[in-house]
Amino acid sequence: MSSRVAGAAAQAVSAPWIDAGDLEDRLALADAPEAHKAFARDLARDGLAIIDLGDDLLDLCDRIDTETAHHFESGATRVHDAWRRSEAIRRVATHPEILARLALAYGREPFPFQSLNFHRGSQQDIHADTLHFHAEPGGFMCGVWLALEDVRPEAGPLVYYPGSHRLPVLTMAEAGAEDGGTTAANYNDLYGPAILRQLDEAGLKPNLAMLRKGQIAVWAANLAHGGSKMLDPGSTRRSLVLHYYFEDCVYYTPMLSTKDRQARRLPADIATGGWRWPRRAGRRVAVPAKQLAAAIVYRLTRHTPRF
Ligand SMILES: O=C(O)CCC(=O)C(=O)O
Repeated sequence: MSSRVAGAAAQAVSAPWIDAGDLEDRLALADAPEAHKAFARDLARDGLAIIDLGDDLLDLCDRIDTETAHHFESGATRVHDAWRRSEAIRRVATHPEILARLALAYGREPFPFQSLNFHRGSQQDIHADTLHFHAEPGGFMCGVWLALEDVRPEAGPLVYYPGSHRLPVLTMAEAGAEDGGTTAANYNDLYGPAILRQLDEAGLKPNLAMLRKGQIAVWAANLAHGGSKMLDPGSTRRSLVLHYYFEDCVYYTPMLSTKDRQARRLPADIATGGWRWPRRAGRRVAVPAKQLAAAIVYRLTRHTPRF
């Protein structure tokens, strides 16, 4: 085998199934329900796929509302990591039907590491998660968005650009940041316009995710998405976002990294309340002492009961 062919084969083995180029061959051999295979195909094609478990999640949606309502009383617009105090969020995050679909689509075991709750539309600028959470090998990260109520058009639905996950990953350096690092100013001034230019040049058009309560949208790490404008500022759009990584990867934050320094992460594992050590081909890689200390303090001070 030539080294070029060997290199391509190694990349295919280490890439998520949805990116590997031979998804159909892999699915043909996989012992998985047809609905899970259809999910993997949708995610590979569009960069976003829907999970519809019928009425299964409706009770959990209500429980998540109840368990997180107090966070929004003081006017908070988004709540980070409410999973540490909400059993209902942990139940959704570790739902076997979600984990099984992600495991099939990526070919590795997923684990949820972060949650965000929204009471209203986020109106977040268009971005790809590859700037916020990245992995080596690339692509092993995804977002999971659960509608806690029916999404109405005036409430600022999630917006996404089908097919944009296939565009080159846009880094801060490519967006024009000198040392590749990020500040609040250059994120808004450089990254925002650069990703819109990239989408425009590729001729990609936005779609709104009009989900019903209990439906889930899963997006690939490099899918361009955000929150569309709220046409009715009084409307609610209660939703839960979960971010997943996959086993045996190096996890890092590109927007805090520079050309010379990779800002590695020690992500939490919502299933255990502990953390997942970054690995390359099964072997642990180093994380900065500061990250480790922060993870230990977090673990000790915010105990999460197992269930
Ligand atoms: O829910 C939304 O409006 C957008 C959420 C989002 O962009 C994200 O969590 O990355």
